[in-house]
Amino acid sequence: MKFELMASMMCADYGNLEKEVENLEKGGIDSFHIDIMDGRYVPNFAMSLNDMRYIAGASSKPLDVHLMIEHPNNHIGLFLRSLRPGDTVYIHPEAEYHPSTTLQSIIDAGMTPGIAVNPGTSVETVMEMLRIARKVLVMSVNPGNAGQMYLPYVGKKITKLLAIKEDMGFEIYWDGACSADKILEFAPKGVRGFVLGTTLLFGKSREYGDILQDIRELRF
Ligand code: S6P
Ligand code: MG
Repeated sequence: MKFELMASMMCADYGNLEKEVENLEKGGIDSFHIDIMDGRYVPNFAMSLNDMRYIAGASSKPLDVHLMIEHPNNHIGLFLRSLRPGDTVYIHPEAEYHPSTTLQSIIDAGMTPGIAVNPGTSVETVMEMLRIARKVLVMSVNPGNAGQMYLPYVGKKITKLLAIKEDMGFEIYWDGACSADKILEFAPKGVRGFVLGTTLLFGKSREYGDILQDIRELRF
């Protein structure tokens, strides 16, 4: 079964970032998930523009940039200029006055447009943007921190999105507290990719390659 695995780089060891990127890449990660925060839209800072640029330069894998910032359109050029065609940029629609304008800027720059949907945001609220975004990042924890508990009510929203994804032309990605049982349950239903953080990938005193191989060999 084909699904993508992304490494949540806010969970990486920053004392060894070069090695972390190298080991994840060698271990077979599909892309690097970059959590950019501004301390306003979410109560944390996590990664920033320079971290993203460093990883973009250190790796040949695609980047998956998750902007948790207010009014991303004010600064979108800074991010887009440092990315490569085919990288993905997610915005949170409720952080923007005109999210469709911001998504259009992402498309015009050659990147893949995505929206991130918070646990408390309904599918109906973002329905029109599902026609523009090619990827939908479903947050299964509230945005801002790694290491949180899965919020079970999010499962119903994924079911709704799965039912309309083909007609509307988007893929679904999972972000937050991703465990093997969630991949086992949701990959066969059609969730295309999973962001791996402290729950499954980081801080485990095992090689990334071994962990990623175990995930790829899960029996469905
Ligand atoms: C949360 C962020 C996520 C986390 C990821 C960490 O604001 O968008 O990408 O970094 O959820 O994974 P875990 O397994 O520690 O929850
Ligand atoms: Mg994220």
